[in-house]
Amino acid sequence: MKKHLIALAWACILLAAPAFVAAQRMDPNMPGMQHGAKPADAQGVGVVKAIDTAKGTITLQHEAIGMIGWPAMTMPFKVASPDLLKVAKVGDKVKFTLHPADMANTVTSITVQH
Ligand SMILES: [Cu+2]
Repeated sequence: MKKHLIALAWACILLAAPAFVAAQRMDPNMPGMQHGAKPADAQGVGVVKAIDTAKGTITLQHEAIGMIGWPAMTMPFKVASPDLLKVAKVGDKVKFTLHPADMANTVTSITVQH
């Protein structure tokens, strides 16, 4: 598994060096998973409006996300893991990471702001 990840990281560097380097600079916490044309993960801030454990979604009233050109809005997001739905509760102000995917954006981290 570790070998595979290292090989994957090298493939990224060799095939998409400029994009890889740019992605690394924007988000140093995401090693080896940025493939060429795909945009890097984006950071957002918002307030939790609803949590749906059955659907695995969290509805966030989020501020504008300049990195991906989104205006402020309220919308549901799929979460990468059901555990993320336990991090925050309705009414909490949170910081979150958005991972761009082909069909949907997925929230990969949520941190409650105090
Ligand atoms: Cu939105």
